[in-house]
Amino acid sequence: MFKVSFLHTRIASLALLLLFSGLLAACGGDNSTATPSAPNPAAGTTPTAASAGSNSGAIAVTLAEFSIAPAAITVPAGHVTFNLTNSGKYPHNFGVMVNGTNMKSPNVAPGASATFALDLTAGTYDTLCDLPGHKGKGMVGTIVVQ
Ligand SMILES: [Cu+2]
Repeated sequence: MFKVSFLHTRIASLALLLLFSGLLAACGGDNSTATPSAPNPAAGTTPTAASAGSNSGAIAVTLAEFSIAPAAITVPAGHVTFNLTNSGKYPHNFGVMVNGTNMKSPNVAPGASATFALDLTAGTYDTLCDLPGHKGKGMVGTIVVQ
């Protein structure tokens, strides 16, 4: 009989201990639920610091899944400004392959716009979105600079 009651008190104190630690955990959990605010996805769409060229020659380019429109662009040589609009559901960017280097815009968030400019000499250049898989799905084009 002594053994049984001893066991019972042990179980009782153990249960009390568990209950107490459970209460402590519950209390501790209350003040740690503040989640850090997510970064603003639109913050990355500010235009690059390109010199302000004349807007009259700006080329409007629409990015979407999965296309660059217009796919074929013809512009005079010099400072070329692209007004990018992302009409898709995913971020996209616009790059121009210049001597093997992808001169690209920042990623443009869905629904956002950005201005991207670079200097181009006469020639034919490939354009693309270099986000993974997008080029292969059709985000390619060409620029003929005259
Ligand atoms: Cu893309």
